[in-house]
Amino acid sequence: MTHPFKPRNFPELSPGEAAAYVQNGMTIGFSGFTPAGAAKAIPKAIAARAREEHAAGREFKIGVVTGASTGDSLDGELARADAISWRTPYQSNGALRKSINEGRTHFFDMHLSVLPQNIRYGFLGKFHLAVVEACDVTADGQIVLTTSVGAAPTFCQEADKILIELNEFHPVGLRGIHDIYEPYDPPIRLPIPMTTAHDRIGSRSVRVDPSKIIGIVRTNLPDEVAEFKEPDATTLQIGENVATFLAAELRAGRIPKQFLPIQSGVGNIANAVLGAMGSHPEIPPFQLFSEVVQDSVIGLMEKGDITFASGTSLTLSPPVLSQVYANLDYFKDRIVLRPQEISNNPEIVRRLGIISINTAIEIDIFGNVNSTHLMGNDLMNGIGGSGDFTRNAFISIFTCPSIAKGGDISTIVPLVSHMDHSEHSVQVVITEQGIADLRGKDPTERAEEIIAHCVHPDYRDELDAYLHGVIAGHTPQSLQMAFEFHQRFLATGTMRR
Ligand code: 0RQ
Repeated sequence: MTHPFKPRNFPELSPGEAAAYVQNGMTIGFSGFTPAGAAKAIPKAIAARAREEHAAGREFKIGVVTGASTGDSLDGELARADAISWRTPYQSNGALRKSINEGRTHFFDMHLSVLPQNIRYGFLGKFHLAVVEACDVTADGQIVLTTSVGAAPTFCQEADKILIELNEFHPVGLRGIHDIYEPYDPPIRLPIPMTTAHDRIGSRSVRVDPSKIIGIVRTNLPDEVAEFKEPDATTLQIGENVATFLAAELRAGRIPKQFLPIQSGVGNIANAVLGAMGSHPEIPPFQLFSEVVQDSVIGLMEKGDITFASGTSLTLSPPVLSQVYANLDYFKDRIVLRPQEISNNPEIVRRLGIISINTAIEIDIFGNVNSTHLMGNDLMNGIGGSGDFTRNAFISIFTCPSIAKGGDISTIVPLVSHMDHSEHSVQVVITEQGIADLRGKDPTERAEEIIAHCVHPDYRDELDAYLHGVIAGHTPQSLQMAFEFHQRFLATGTMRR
């Protein structure tokens, strides 16, 4: 598609010229939620600048804030250049993860829905610059974003200055897929005027004072989204178990006949879950109200299994994105991209009755969930939107394979080594072994349910012995033995006895 944009009254800059505006110690809000819509050329040039400054013996590090994870040109390049002093709210990049776990980058984990308001409230200090990818920008300051919204509108409002990557890879026809709305702030916070997943409540572009726009860097770069692995037998079985559980809830009349909107995490399990729901004979066509619209959603939409998708990013592999761009008007009627403050908003999640489905790293026998840390110490990715949805869901579900690392790890443990979601928020646990329905159960009953239905047979007897060997108070837990599984793994490389 040809790109009609003329630079009008904004200077055109090279990535290097844009990066020259960045000073050591600045805080920058970059567009991007997953690699979708992430700034690409300017962060790379900032990384090059950091290397030059470091070679000249000068300090050069910046605070990096984004919607969520990004692509390698942003987090990877900047981390490898040792250019990130602090980072929030989420990441999933190997080089950055290493920098965080080695203490070279300060990272604090946040619920994604609160990031924009925390910036407006001043909790994260001054934002010097916003760097956002756009497919169009008008002389009066209307910025049309690309494949994600994330926190870009807030970065643009709150930062002193704005640099735009005008990415000609994306058609200007994307205008209309976004719904940009910022809530009122306390003390007078009005209700967000949404009552269905498909309501549109805002504008189609981000409106800024054009004098804040320093200039434009023209690019033509695809999003750095990886293709999905084919699901294996375990993820397919987890998907089947989720669909079986939801169909039974529907049959029991606990989920309304017309069904409820689904929030589903990212990755292979989420793909398998959506696929299984789509092909289950009892589950009617449904809506998605989630963060990320990923590949599987597009196929299910074309088949009519998903009727509408509300998210904050269109995280599609290159072939699937081309499929969407070839039929953009069809998909613009069925997909809306909102700021993460709205896509993940607790008020809306509770109002719409979202069914949340997220993946855990480990779960304890009482239903506390660790989504973020390995063996209590090292950060994996971050809590992302899982807390926004779980705590406020109509039904909250956590999935994971019952074992990891070829069986050396039981993902069900006596006590989680880090806690992101407490027992109060976690209603259903599903592994490939089966379904544990924790609703209305006390801690011992929850533990019995999880051990009977979700634990891998290799670890079932030991967990059962643990539960029944403890002199119980309300929660049967042994402070001496609660981390025996973890300690054994760290000492011997396996949790097996
Ligand atoms: O490591 O690749 O080295 O083998 O941890 O596991 O299988 O790649 O899992 O991609 O589904 O990610 C929770 C991280 C799962 C993700 C998490 C090892 C395992 C592997 C990762 P290897 P997989 P997934 C928002 C949704 C938080 C944010 C969120 C996540 C690696 O889902 O980041 O929910 N969630 N966002 O071998 C030690 C254990 C382990 C373990 C697995 N118990 N101990 N290592 N691993 N279990 C909502 C949206 O709407 C998007």
